[in-house]
Amino acid sequence: MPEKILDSFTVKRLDILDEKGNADEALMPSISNEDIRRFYEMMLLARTFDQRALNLQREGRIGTYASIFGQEASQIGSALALERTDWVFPSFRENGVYIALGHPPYKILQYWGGDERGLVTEKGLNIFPVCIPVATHVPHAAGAAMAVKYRGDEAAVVAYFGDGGTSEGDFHEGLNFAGTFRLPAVFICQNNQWAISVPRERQTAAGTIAQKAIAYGIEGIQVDGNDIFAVYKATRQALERAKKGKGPTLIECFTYRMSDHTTADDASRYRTKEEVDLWKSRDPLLRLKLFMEKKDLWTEEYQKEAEAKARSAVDEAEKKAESVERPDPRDMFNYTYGKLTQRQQQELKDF
Ligand SMILES: Cc1ncc(C[n+]2csc(CCOP(=O)(O)OP(=O)(O)O)c2C)c(N)n1
Ligand SMILES: [Mg+2]
Repeated sequence: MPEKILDSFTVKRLDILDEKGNADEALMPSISNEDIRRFYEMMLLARTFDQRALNLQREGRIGTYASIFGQEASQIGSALALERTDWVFPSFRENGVYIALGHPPYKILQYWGGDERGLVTEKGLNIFPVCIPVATHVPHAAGAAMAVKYRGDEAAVVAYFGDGGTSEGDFHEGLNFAGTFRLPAVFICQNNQWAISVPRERQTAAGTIAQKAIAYGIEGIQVDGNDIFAVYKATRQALERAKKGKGPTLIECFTYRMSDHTTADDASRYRTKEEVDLWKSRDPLLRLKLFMEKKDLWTEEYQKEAEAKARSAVDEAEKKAESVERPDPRDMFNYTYGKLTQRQQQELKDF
């Protein structure tokens, strides 16, 4: 039998917008100035929302919350590349994805305030519920992609997860299945360098997460996750490939979690201030602002207006979230047992 010769491979990487706001014009995706402002305003809205959610948690007005600070370009850039017909499987840190896809921000606060109804999307917006168990939604996404292919729908399925998620068996099963059946799936890994207190180096011996795609026979690319143009372009290309029947893509967004893991964490116990400071200069909003300034798309006045718009949207979301009628406490048990147990009846008698 002839010896099988292994293919040599390289890991693709895409960078368009650098930290100083200079873009590689040859690589720029085709977007209008209006789109660029929309990208910026959406990232600003997501950041404003995030900051408010953290404050609301500190005031005891919502429960545990996972911040997206630093990951806005990865989330907004990828979500704005999607069509409304696509299917989205988020993890627990995709608040920016929800906002960019048009899910009302008040509902996101409602959910993190403990009311599951906040995840009910309007008809035609296909976002599956938040997945708290790490990576268990990856095989679900592959299954949904199988359904899309079987039905011949003009759609793709996108799953979001973190660097930590790639250590789970579910990640392997989902990508292997999607690769084997050439499913219309896009797997977006936000490598934010940490899985709670576990650094990326302890997650895998591989140099990149993108290269894992090679083993599944699928397309893989690492992008600068703080560069919204690169994230947008890579996601567009992956969706196009998926819809043309060319199979799945794994996109590694190389980014950083600027905040604690969640409000239940204190990251200063396991990482240095120097490391966090280094990433401050790579801020995704700052570099887009610098780019826009060079293109005469940004002025102080524009910034003030955009901030005011974001603030008022978040004010409204906060008010609305707190005025929603409380869910029935019985709902906690209604879908668990056919009949309330005696203890549950006892505990619920004062409601
Ligand atoms: C199956 C499972 N194991 C452990 C946990 C606890 N847990 C929650 S988030 C997390 C780390 C996830 O890290 P990563 O996948 O990198 O996502 P990130 O939080 O950085 O966005 C862990 C271990 C969980 N939710 N589910
Ligand atoms: Mg992580």
